[in-house]
Amino acid sequence: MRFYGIALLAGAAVLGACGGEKQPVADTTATATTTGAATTTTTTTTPDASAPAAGAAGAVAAAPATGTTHEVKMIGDAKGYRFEPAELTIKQGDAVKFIMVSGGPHNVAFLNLTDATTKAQLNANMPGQHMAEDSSPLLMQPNEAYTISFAKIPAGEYNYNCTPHAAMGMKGEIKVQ
Ligand SMILES: [Cu+2]
Repeated sequence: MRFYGIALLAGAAVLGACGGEKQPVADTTATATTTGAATTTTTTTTPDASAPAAGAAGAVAAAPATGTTHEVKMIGDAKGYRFEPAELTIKQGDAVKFIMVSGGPHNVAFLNLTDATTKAQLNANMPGQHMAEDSSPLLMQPNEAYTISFAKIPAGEYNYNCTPHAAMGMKGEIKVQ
């Protein structure tokens, strides 16, 4: 399982690197709604890992959390791969602390960030070097934690998964009120 996950990640990294080249991306998404499809030009290819996620390219500053910090465990064991709790309701301004418990590496990769402003803010609120756009770094060791602020993130439902274990159903949802 572990090696499978790493192989997947390596693949994702390669894909990401290719996407970073300056070929014009012909967006041929079959969906009829082309609204906002062109707004994904905010490449998160921050080559400098030490740069704070806040602002190199984007001009969007990280918004620190002002409310409660909720905890979500990242687990992979005999019962399967999962986030606990998989569904969480929070308030805008709260933070979610993801804690690596077992079966890593795990990450948090948001799936449905269709609004460009929200996408930019949430990425700014995700510290450290992203392994891909909308994605946290990988957490490898037990008790490693990664906290995401939901300050300035509008109310809504935010679905995410773990990239290495997406195929195993490791996914969750954060509902911001
Ligand atoms: Cu995982």
